[in-house]
Amino acid sequence: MSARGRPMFNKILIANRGEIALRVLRACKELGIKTVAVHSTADANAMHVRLADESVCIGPPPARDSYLNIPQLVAACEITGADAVHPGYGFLSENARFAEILEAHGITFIGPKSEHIRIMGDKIEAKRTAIRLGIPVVPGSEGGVANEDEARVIARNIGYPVLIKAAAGGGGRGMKVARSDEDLSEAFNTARTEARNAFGDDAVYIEKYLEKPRHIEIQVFGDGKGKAIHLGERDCSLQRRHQKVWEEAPSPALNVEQRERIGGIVAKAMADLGYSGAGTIEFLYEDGEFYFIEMNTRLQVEHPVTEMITGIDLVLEQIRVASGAPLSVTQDEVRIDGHAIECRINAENAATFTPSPGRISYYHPPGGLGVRVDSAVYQGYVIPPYYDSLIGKLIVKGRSRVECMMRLRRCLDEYVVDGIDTTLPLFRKLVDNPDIANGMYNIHWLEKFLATKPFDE
Ligand code: MV4
Repeated sequence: MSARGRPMFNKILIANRGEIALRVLRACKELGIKTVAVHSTADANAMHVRLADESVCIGPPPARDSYLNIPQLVAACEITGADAVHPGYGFLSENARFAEILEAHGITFIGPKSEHIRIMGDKIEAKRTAIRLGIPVVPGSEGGVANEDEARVIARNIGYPVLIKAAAGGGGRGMKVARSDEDLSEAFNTARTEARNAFGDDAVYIEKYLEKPRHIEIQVFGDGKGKAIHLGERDCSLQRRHQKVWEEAPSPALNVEQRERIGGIVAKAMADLGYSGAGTIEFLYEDGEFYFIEMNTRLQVEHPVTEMITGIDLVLEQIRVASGAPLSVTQDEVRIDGHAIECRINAENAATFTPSPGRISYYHPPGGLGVRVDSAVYQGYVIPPYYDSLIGKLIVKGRSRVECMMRLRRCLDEYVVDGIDTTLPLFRKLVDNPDIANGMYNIHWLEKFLATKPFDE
Protein backbone atom coordinates (compact mmCIF):
# COMPACT_ATOMS: atom_id res chain seq x y z
CA MET A 1 0.00 0.00 0.00
CA SER A 2 1.13 3.55 -0.61
CA ALA A 3 0.89 6.18 2.13
CA ARG A 4 -2.68 6.88 1.00
CA GLY A 5 -3.55 3.18 1.33
CA ARG A 6 -3.83 2.69 -2.42
CA PRO A 7 -2.25 -0.53 -3.75
CA MET A 8 0.76 0.01 -6.01
CA PHE A 9 -0.84 -2.01 -8.77
CA ASN A 10 -4.36 -3.33 -9.13
CA LYS A 11 -3.52 -6.67 -10.72
CA ILE A 12 -0.21 -8.40 -11.51
CA LEU A 13 0.20 -11.11 -14.12
CA ILE A 14 2.90 -13.62 -13.17
CA ALA A 15 4.67 -14.74 -16.35
CA ASN A 16 6.26 -17.85 -14.87
CA ARG A 17 5.61 -21.25 -13.28
CA GLY A 18 6.77 -23.44 -10.39
CA GLU A 19 8.15 -22.22 -7.11
CA ILE A 20 8.95 -18.70 -8.34
CA ALA A 21 5.39 -18.11 -9.58
CA LEU A 22 4.22 -19.03 -6.09
CA ARG A 23 6.87 -16.82 -4.46
CA VAL A 24 5.70 -13.80 -6.48
CA LEU A 25 2.03 -14.63 -5.87
CA ARG A 26 2.63 -14.63 -2.10
CA ALA A 27 4.18 -11.14 -2.24
CA CYS A 28 1.24 -9.85 -4.31
CA LYS A 29 -1.31 -11.27 -1.86
CA GLU A 30 0.45 -9.67 1.11
CA LEU A 31 0.24 -6.33 -0.72
CA GLY A 32 -3.46 -6.75 -1.51
CA ILE A 33 -2.76 -6.94 -5.24
CA LYS A 34 -4.87 -9.29 -7.39
CA THR A 35 -2.99 -12.01 -9.29
CA VAL A 36 -3.24 -13.63 -12.69
CA ALA A 37 -1.49 -16.97 -13.26
CA VAL A 38 -0.62 -18.08 -16.77
CA HIS A 39 0.09 -21.70 -17.56
CA SER A 40 0.76 -24.19 -20.33
CA THR A 41 -1.60 -27.16 -20.78
CA ALA A 42 0.99 -29.26 -18.87
CA ASP A 43 0.61 -26.99 -15.79
CA ALA A 44 -3.20 -26.86 -15.48
CA ASN A 45 -2.96 -28.50 -12.01
CA ALA A 46 -0.06 -26.40 -10.77
CA MET A 47 -0.16 -24.73 -7.36
CA HIS A 48 0.33 -21.20 -8.74
CA VAL A 49 -2.76 -21.69 -10.92
CA ARG A 50 -4.85 -22.89 -7.96
CA LEU A 51 -3.84 -20.02 -5.68
CA ALA A 52 -4.13 -17.15 -8.17
CA ASP A 53 -7.30 -15.06 -8.42
CA GLU A 54 -7.52 -15.80 -12.15
CA SER A 55 -5.66 -17.97 -14.62
CA VAL A 56 -5.16 -18.04 -18.37
CA CYS A 57 -3.94 -21.02 -20.41
CA ILE A 58 -1.34 -19.61 -22.82
CA GLY A 59 -0.42 -22.62 -24.91
CA PRO A 60 0.97 -26.16 -25.24
CA PRO A 61 3.79 -27.58 -23.05
CA PRO A 62 6.91 -26.41 -24.94
CA ALA A 63 8.04 -23.14 -23.32
CA ARG A 64 8.54 -21.40 -26.66
CA ASP A 65 4.81 -21.85 -27.35
CA SER A 66 3.63 -20.82 -23.85
CA TYR A 67 5.88 -19.19 -21.21
CA LEU A 68 7.98 -17.55 -23.95
CA ASN A 69 5.05 -16.60 -26.17
CA ILE A 70 4.94 -12.79 -26.00
CA PRO A 71 1.71 -12.23 -28.02
CA GLN A 72 -0.14 -14.73 -25.77
CA LEU A 73 1.15 -13.01 -22.64
CA VAL A 74 0.13 -9.55 -23.86
CA ALA A 75 -3.31 -10.94 -24.77
CA ALA A 76 -3.61 -12.48 -21.28
CA CYS A 77 -2.86 -9.04 -19.76
CA GLU A 78 -5.50 -7.38 -21.93
CA ILE A 79 -8.16 -10.00 -21.24
CA THR A 80 -7.65 -9.86 -17.47
CA GLY A 81 -6.87 -6.14 -17.18
CA ALA A 82 -3.50 -6.75 -15.50
CA ASP A 83 -1.55 -3.51 -15.11
CA ALA A 84 1.86 -5.07 -14.45
CA VAL A 85 3.82 -8.26 -15.23
CA HIS A 86 6.33 -9.99 -12.96
CA PRO A 87 8.57 -12.23 -15.10
CA GLY A 88 10.22 -14.25 -12.28
CA TYR A 89 13.59 -15.67 -13.38
CA GLY A 90 14.46 -17.47 -16.64
CA PHE A 91 11.91 -17.38 -19.49
CA LEU A 92 11.33 -13.68 -20.45
CA SER A 93 12.90 -12.12 -17.36
CA GLU A 94 15.93 -10.72 -19.24
CA ASN A 95 14.25 -10.07 -22.57
CA ALA A 96 14.51 -6.32 -23.31
CA ARG A 97 12.03 -6.59 -26.19
CA PHE A 98 9.38 -8.12 -23.89
CA ALA A 99 9.83 -5.20 -21.44
CA GLU A 100 9.42 -2.72 -24.32
CA ILE A 101 6.36 -4.43 -25.80
CA LEU A 102 4.63 -4.41 -22.41
CA GLU A 103 5.41 -0.73 -21.89
CA ALA A 104 4.06 0.02 -25.39
CA HIS A 105 0.80 -1.59 -24.27
CA GLY A 106 0.67 0.48 -21.09
CA ILE A 107 1.65 -2.49 -18.89
CA THR A 108 4.46 -2.12 -16.34
CA PHE A 109 7.32 -4.63 -16.58
CA ILE A 110 8.44 -5.39 -13.01
CA GLY A 111 12.14 -5.23 -13.72
CA PRO A 112 14.87 -2.84 -14.81
CA LYS A 113 14.79 -0.39 -17.72
CA SER A 114 15.00 -2.24 -21.07
CA GLU A 115 18.17 -0.28 -21.86
CA HIS A 116 19.93 -1.85 -18.86
CA ILE A 117 18.65 -5.35 -19.64
CA ARG A 118 20.06 -4.97 -23.16
CA ILE A 119 23.48 -3.69 -22.04
CA MET A 120 23.98 -6.49 -19.51
CA GLY A 121 22.82 -9.15 -22.01
CA ASP A 122 25.89 -8.36 -24.13
CA LYS A 123 28.84 -9.44 -21.97
CA ILE A 124 31.26 -7.12 -23.83
CA GLU A 125 28.97 -4.10 -23.32
CA ALA A 126 28.38 -5.15 -19.70
CA LYS A 127 32.11 -5.24 -19.02
CA ARG A 128 32.69 -1.89 -20.76
CA THR A 129 29.93 -0.42 -18.57
CA ALA A 130 31.39 -1.97 -15.40
CA ILE A 131 34.80 -0.41 -16.18
CA ARG A 132 33.19 3.00 -16.82
CA LEU A 133 31.37 2.75 -13.46
CA GLY A 134 34.54 1.88 -11.52
CA ILE A 135 33.80 -1.80 -10.88
CA PRO A 136 36.96 -4.00 -10.90
CA VAL A 137 37.00 -6.44 -13.85
CA VAL A 138 39.09 -9.42 -14.98
CA PRO A 139 42.13 -8.19 -17.01
CA GLY A 140 41.57 -8.79 -20.72
CA SER A 141 40.64 -7.35 -24.10
CA GLU A 142 39.01 -3.93 -24.25
CA GLY A 143 35.90 -4.99 -26.12
CA GLY A 144 35.66 -7.72 -28.74
CA VAL A 145 38.54 -9.54 -30.43
CA ALA A 146 38.28 -9.64 -34.23
CA ASN A 147 40.77 -12.35 -35.16
CA GLU A 148 43.39 -14.84 -34.01
CA ASP A 149 46.32 -12.43 -34.43
CA GLU A 150 44.64 -9.83 -32.27
CA ALA A 151 43.83 -12.55 -29.72
CA ARG A 152 47.51 -13.62 -29.59
CA VAL A 153 48.76 -10.07 -28.96
CA ILE A 154 46.31 -9.65 -26.05
CA ALA A 155 47.00 -13.11 -24.62
CA ARG A 156 50.78 -12.50 -24.56
CA ASN A 157 50.13 -9.14 -22.98
CA ILE A 158 47.96 -10.34 -20.09
CA GLY A 159 49.82 -13.66 -19.87
CA TYR A 160 48.57 -17.24 -20.18
CA PRO A 161 46.31 -18.96 -19.25
CA VAL A 162 43.53 -16.99 -20.96
CA LEU A 163 39.84 -17.65 -21.50
CA ILE A 164 37.96 -16.91 -24.74
CA LYS A 165 34.34 -16.01 -23.98
CA ALA A 166 31.26 -15.38 -26.15
CA ALA A 167 29.73 -11.87 -25.92
CA ALA A 168 26.26 -13.44 -26.11
CA GLY A 169 27.27 -16.17 -23.63
CA GLY A 170 26.72 -16.74 -19.97
CA GLY A 171 26.05 -20.10 -18.45
CA GLY A 172 29.48 -21.24 -19.61
CA ARG A 173 28.65 -21.94 -23.25
CA GLY A 174 31.23 -20.91 -25.83
CA MET A 175 34.07 -20.63 -23.26
CA LYS A 176 37.53 -22.00 -24.10
CA VAL A 177 40.80 -21.95 -22.12
CA ALA A 178 44.17 -21.46 -23.84
CA ARG A 179 47.25 -22.25 -21.73
CA SER A 180 49.88 -21.23 -24.31
CA ASP A 181 50.36 -19.80 -27.82
CA GLU A 182 50.00 -23.37 -29.13
CA ASP A 183 46.43 -23.65 -27.74
CA LEU A 184 45.27 -20.24 -28.83
CA SER A 185 44.25 -20.85 -32.43
CA GLU A 186 42.03 -23.82 -31.61
CA ALA A 187 40.52 -22.18 -28.51
CA PHE A 188 39.73 -18.99 -30.42
CA ASN A 189 38.13 -20.74 -33.39
CA THR A 190 36.16 -23.26 -31.30
CA ALA A 191 34.80 -20.48 -29.05
CA ARG A 192 33.77 -18.51 -32.17
CA THR A 193 32.05 -21.46 -33.82
CA GLU A 194 30.26 -22.48 -30.61
CA ALA A 195 29.11 -18.90 -30.06
CA ARG A 196 27.80 -18.66 -33.63
CA ASN A 197 25.96 -21.98 -33.33
CA ALA A 198 24.56 -21.42 -29.83
CA PHE A 199 23.67 -17.72 -30.02
CA GLY A 200 23.79 -16.68 -33.70
CA ASP A 201 26.46 -14.15 -32.67
CA ASP A 202 30.17 -14.98 -32.96
CA ALA A 203 31.54 -11.95 -31.07
CA VAL A 204 34.14 -13.08 -28.51
CA TYR A 205 36.44 -11.44 -25.95
CA ILE A 206 39.47 -12.53 -23.92
CA GLU A 207 40.18 -12.59 -20.20
CA LYS A 208 42.93 -13.80 -17.94
CA TYR A 209 41.83 -17.28 -16.80
CA LEU A 210 41.50 -17.43 -13.02
CA GLU A 211 42.41 -20.96 -11.88
CA LYS A 212 40.62 -21.34 -8.52
CA PRO A 213 38.22 -18.50 -7.79
CA ARG A 214 35.02 -18.43 -5.78
CA HIS A 215 31.79 -17.16 -7.33
CA ILE A 216 30.60 -14.30 -5.12
CA GLU A 217 27.70 -12.11 -6.22
CA ILE A 218 26.37 -8.87 -4.74
CA GLN A 219 22.63 -8.19 -4.49
CA VAL A 220 21.79 -4.63 -5.48
CA PHE A 221 18.62 -2.60 -5.68
CA GLY A 222 18.10 0.70 -7.46
CA ASP A 223 15.14 3.07 -7.36
CA GLY A 224 15.68 4.16 -10.98
CA LYS A 225 16.13 7.76 -9.85
CA GLY A 226 19.75 7.73 -8.75
CA LYS A 227 19.54 5.92 -5.42
CA ALA A 228 20.84 2.38 -4.93
CA ILE A 229 21.70 0.03 -2.07
CA HIS A 230 23.47 -3.32 -1.74
CA LEU A 231 22.28 -6.23 0.40
CA GLY A 232 25.59 -8.03 0.81
CA GLU A 233 26.82 -11.05 -1.08
CA ARG A 234 25.95 -14.65 -1.80
CA ASP A 235 28.60 -17.33 -2.28
CA CYS A 236 27.48 -19.55 -5.16
CA SER A 237 30.73 -21.41 -5.79
CA LEU A 238 29.14 -24.87 -5.46
CA GLN A 239 27.97 -25.50 -9.01
CA ARG A 240 27.72 -28.44 -11.38
CA ARG A 241 27.82 -27.79 -15.13
CA HIS A 242 27.16 -24.08 -14.48
CA GLN A 243 24.06 -24.90 -12.41
CA LYS A 244 24.16 -23.62 -8.84
CA VAL A 245 23.55 -26.34 -6.26
CA TRP A 246 24.18 -24.70 -2.85
CA GLU A 247 24.23 -20.99 -2.11
CA GLU A 248 25.00 -19.19 1.11
CA ALA A 249 25.11 -15.74 2.62
CA PRO A 250 27.34 -14.29 3.90
CA SER A 251 30.28 -15.86 2.04
CA PRO A 252 32.53 -17.88 4.38
CA ALA A 253 35.46 -16.15 2.62
CA LEU A 254 34.69 -12.49 3.34
CA ASN A 255 34.96 -10.22 6.35
CA VAL A 256 32.88 -7.12 7.12
CA GLU A 257 35.44 -4.69 5.62
CA GLN A 258 35.65 -6.59 2.32
CA ARG A 259 31.84 -6.80 2.12
CA GLU A 260 31.36 -3.09 2.75
CA ARG A 261 34.09 -2.14 0.31
CA ILE A 262 32.80 -4.12 -2.70
CA GLY A 263 29.16 -3.47 -1.74
CA GLY A 264 29.82 0.26 -1.62
CA ILE A 265 31.48 0.17 -5.05
CA VAL A 266 28.57 -1.63 -6.73
CA ALA A 267 25.85 0.39 -4.99
CA LYS A 268 27.51 3.62 -6.14
CA ALA A 269 27.86 2.19 -9.66
CA MET A 270 24.15 1.26 -9.81
CA ALA A 271 23.16 4.68 -8.47
CA ASP A 272 25.26 6.34 -11.21
CA LEU A 273 23.71 4.06 -13.83
CA GLY A 274 20.18 4.98 -12.68
CA TYR A 275 19.46 1.29 -12.29
CA SER A 276 15.92 0.32 -11.31
CA GLY A 277 14.87 -2.77 -9.36
CA ALA A 278 16.76 -5.92 -8.34
CA GLY A 279 20.11 -6.77 -9.84
CA THR A 280 23.03 -9.07 -9.13
CA ILE A 281 26.64 -8.27 -9.92
CA GLU A 282 28.64 -11.49 -10.33
CA PHE A 283 32.29 -11.57 -9.37
CA LEU A 284 35.07 -14.10 -9.35
CA TYR A 285 36.97 -13.76 -6.07
CA GLU A 286 40.55 -14.98 -5.79
CA ASP A 287 43.39 -14.09 -3.40
CA GLY A 288 41.43 -11.26 -1.80
CA GLU A 289 40.48 -9.54 -5.09
CA PHE A 290 37.10 -9.16 -6.83
CA TYR A 291 36.78 -9.41 -10.62
CA PHE A 292 33.44 -8.53 -12.28
CA ILE A 293 32.24 -11.11 -14.81
CA GLU A 294 28.53 -10.46 -15.48
CA MET A 295 25.41 -8.72 -14.22
CA ASN A 296 21.99 -10.36 -13.96
CA THR A 297 19.08 -7.94 -14.35
CA ARG A 298 16.46 -10.13 -12.64
CA LEU A 299 15.42 -11.68 -9.35
CA GLN A 300 17.61 -14.76 -8.85
CA VAL A 301 16.74 -18.29 -7.77
CA GLU A 302 18.93 -17.87 -4.67
CA HIS A 303 17.40 -14.55 -3.54
CA PRO A 304 15.94 -16.15 -0.34
CA VAL A 305 19.33 -16.42 1.39
CA THR A 306 19.63 -12.63 1.14
CA GLU A 307 16.08 -12.22 2.43
CA MET A 308 16.86 -14.49 5.38
CA ILE A 309 19.88 -12.48 6.57
CA THR A 310 18.47 -8.99 5.86
CA GLY A 311 14.75 -9.48 6.56
CA ILE A 312 14.00 -7.58 3.34
CA ASP A 313 11.35 -8.98 0.95
CA LEU A 314 13.01 -8.61 -2.46
CA VAL A 315 9.84 -9.21 -4.46
CA LEU A 316 7.98 -6.56 -2.45
CA GLU A 317 10.83 -4.12 -3.17
CA GLN A 318 10.66 -4.97 -6.88
CA ILE A 319 6.94 -4.22 -6.96
CA ARG A 320 7.38 -0.98 -4.98
CA VAL A 321 10.13 0.37 -7.22
CA ALA A 322 8.29 -0.63 -10.43
CA SER A 323 5.28 1.38 -9.23
CA GLY A 324 7.44 4.46 -8.73
CA ALA A 325 7.69 4.19 -4.93
CA PRO A 326 11.03 4.64 -3.18
CA LEU A 327 13.03 1.74 -1.69
CA SER A 328 11.68 0.92 1.77
CA VAL A 329 15.17 0.96 3.36
CA THR A 330 18.29 3.10 3.18
CA GLN A 331 21.79 1.58 3.17
CA ASP A 332 22.22 2.46 6.86
CA GLU A 333 19.10 0.46 7.71
CA VAL A 334 20.38 -2.72 6.02
CA ARG A 335 21.68 -5.13 8.68
CA ILE A 336 23.25 -8.47 7.93
CA ASP A 337 22.21 -10.86 10.65
CA GLY A 338 23.18 -14.53 10.96
CA HIS A 339 23.83 -17.03 8.19
CA ALA A 340 21.61 -18.67 5.56
CA ILE A 341 22.12 -21.62 3.21
CA GLU A 342 19.92 -22.68 0.28
CA CYS A 343 19.90 -26.19 -1.22
CA ARG A 344 18.32 -26.53 -4.65
CA ILE A 345 16.33 -29.75 -4.63
CA ASN A 346 16.01 -31.16 -8.15
CA ALA A 347 13.89 -34.05 -9.42
CA GLU A 348 17.04 -35.89 -10.51
CA ASN A 349 18.97 -38.92 -9.42
CA ALA A 350 21.57 -37.68 -6.89
CA ALA A 351 24.34 -39.91 -8.31
CA THR A 352 23.70 -39.59 -12.06
CA PHE A 353 21.67 -36.35 -12.31
CA THR A 354 19.23 -38.12 -14.65
CA PRO A 355 15.90 -36.19 -14.58
CA SER A 356 13.14 -37.98 -12.70
CA PRO A 357 9.71 -36.59 -13.60
CA GLY A 358 6.58 -38.34 -12.30
CA ARG A 359 4.19 -38.50 -9.37
CA ILE A 360 5.18 -37.54 -5.82
CA SER A 361 3.54 -40.34 -3.81
CA TYR A 362 4.47 -38.97 -0.38
CA TYR A 363 5.69 -35.50 0.59
CA HIS A 364 6.84 -34.23 3.96
CA PRO A 365 8.84 -30.98 4.04
CA PRO A 366 10.79 -29.91 7.12
CA GLY A 367 9.77 -26.99 9.34
CA GLY A 368 10.61 -25.18 12.54
CA LEU A 369 12.53 -22.07 13.53
CA GLY A 370 14.72 -20.62 10.79
CA VAL A 371 13.41 -22.96 8.08
CA ARG A 372 11.87 -21.94 4.75
CA VAL A 373 10.83 -24.24 1.92
CA ASP A 374 10.08 -22.48 -1.38
CA SER A 375 8.34 -25.08 -3.50
CA ALA A 376 5.19 -25.48 -5.55
CA VAL A 377 4.95 -29.26 -5.27
CA TYR A 378 2.59 -31.29 -3.06
CA GLN A 379 1.73 -34.90 -2.36
CA GLY A 380 0.12 -36.35 -5.51
CA TYR A 381 1.63 -33.69 -7.79
CA VAL A 382 2.94 -34.99 -11.10
CA ILE A 383 6.18 -33.31 -12.22
CA PRO A 384 5.90 -32.70 -15.96
CA PRO A 385 8.94 -33.60 -18.11
CA TYR A 386 9.04 -30.34 -20.10
CA TYR A 387 10.71 -27.86 -17.76
CA ASP A 388 13.77 -27.56 -15.52
CA SER A 389 13.99 -30.08 -12.71
CA LEU A 390 13.97 -27.67 -9.71
CA ILE A 391 11.19 -28.86 -7.39
CA GLY A 392 12.00 -26.79 -4.37
CA LYS A 393 14.52 -24.86 -2.36
CA LEU A 394 15.32 -25.57 1.26
CA ILE A 395 16.56 -22.39 2.92
CA VAL A 396 17.83 -22.52 6.48
CA LYS A 397 18.96 -19.71 8.75
CA GLY A 398 21.04 -19.80 11.93
CA ARG A 399 22.62 -17.15 14.13
CA SER A 400 26.01 -18.45 13.01
CA ARG A 401 27.23 -20.62 10.14
CA VAL A 402 27.70 -23.55 12.54
CA GLU A 403 24.12 -23.24 13.82
CA CYS A 404 22.89 -22.97 10.22
CA MET A 405 24.72 -26.18 9.25
CA MET A 406 23.37 -28.07 12.29
CA ARG A 407 19.85 -26.94 11.42
CA LEU A 408 20.33 -27.82 7.75
CA ARG A 409 21.43 -31.35 8.67
CA ARG A 410 18.30 -31.75 10.82
CA CYS A 411 16.07 -30.47 7.98
CA LEU A 412 17.64 -32.80 5.42
CA ASP A 413 16.88 -35.71 7.78
CA GLU A 414 13.22 -34.61 8.03
CA TYR A 415 12.62 -33.97 4.33
CA VAL A 416 10.82 -36.88 2.59
CA VAL A 417 9.97 -36.93 -1.12
CA ASP A 418 8.80 -40.36 -2.34
CA GLY A 419 7.90 -41.59 -5.82
CA ILE A 420 10.66 -39.77 -7.68
CA ASP A 421 14.44 -39.41 -7.35
CA THR A 422 15.71 -36.15 -5.86
CA THR A 423 19.08 -34.59 -5.13
CA LEU A 424 18.40 -34.65 -1.34
CA PRO A 425 20.97 -37.47 -0.82
CA LEU A 426 23.69 -35.23 -2.31
CA PHE A 427 22.97 -32.51 0.26
CA ARG A 428 23.14 -35.08 3.08
CA LYS A 429 26.71 -35.85 1.89
CA LEU A 430 27.65 -32.18 1.50
CA VAL A 431 26.43 -31.10 4.94
CA ASP A 432 28.71 -33.76 6.53
CA ASN A 433 31.77 -32.93 4.42
CA PRO A 434 34.72 -31.31 6.28
CA ASP A 435 35.61 -28.92 3.40
CA ILE A 436 32.03 -27.66 3.34
CA ALA A 437 31.96 -27.41 7.14
CA ASN A 438 35.08 -25.24 6.94
CA GLY A 439 33.79 -23.18 3.99
CA MET A 440 36.89 -24.30 2.07
CA TYR A 441 35.61 -24.59 -1.48
CA ASN A 442 35.94 -22.86 -4.86
CA ILE A 443 34.10 -23.13 -8.21
CA HIS A 444 35.76 -26.49 -9.00
CA TRP A 445 35.19 -28.19 -5.63
CA LEU A 446 31.79 -29.79 -6.37
CA GLU A 447 32.76 -31.28 -9.74
CA LYS A 448 35.92 -32.74 -8.14
CA PHE A 449 33.88 -34.14 -5.26
CA LEU A 450 31.41 -35.76 -7.68
CA ALA A 451 34.32 -37.28 -9.64
CA THR A 452 35.19 -39.24 -6.45
CA LYS A 453 31.86 -41.13 -6.95
CA PRO A 454 30.45 -40.34 -3.47
CA PHE A 455 27.47 -42.67 -3.99
CA ASP A 456 29.47 -45.82 -4.82
CA GLU A 457 29.78 -47.26 -1.30
C1 MV4 B 1 35.73 -17.32 -15.75
C2 MV4 B 1 36.44 -18.34 -15.07
C3 MV4 B 1 37.79 -18.16 -14.86
N1 MV4 B 1 38.41 -17.03 -15.32
N2 MV4 B 1 36.38 -16.22 -16.17
C4 MV4 B 1 31.59 -19.65 -16.12
C5 MV4 B 1 30.27 -19.16 -16.58
C6 MV4 B 1 30.34 -17.70 -16.69
N3 MV4 B 1 29.29 -17.10 -15.92
C7 MV4 B 1 31.69 -17.30 -16.20
N4 MV4 B 1 32.41 -18.52 -15.91
C8 MV4 B 1 33.72 -18.51 -15.58
N5 MV4 B 1 34.42 -17.40 -15.97
C9 MV4 B 1 37.69 -16.10 -15.97
N6 MV4 B 1 38.32 -15.01 -16.43
C10 MV4 B 1 35.73 -19.47 -14.63
C11 MV4 B 1 34.36 -19.56 -14.90
C12 MV4 B 1 33.72 -20.74 -14.38
C13 MV4 B 1 32.78 -20.67 -13.34
C14 MV4 B 1 32.38 -19.45 -12.80
C15 MV4 B 1 31.46 -19.39 -11.78
C16 MV4 B 1 30.94 -20.55 -11.26
C17 MV4 B 1 31.31 -21.78 -11.76
C18 MV4 B 1 32.22 -21.85 -12.81
C19 MV4 B 1 32.60 -23.09 -13.32
C20 MV4 B 1 33.50 -23.14 -14.35
C21 MV4 B 1 34.05 -21.98 -14.88
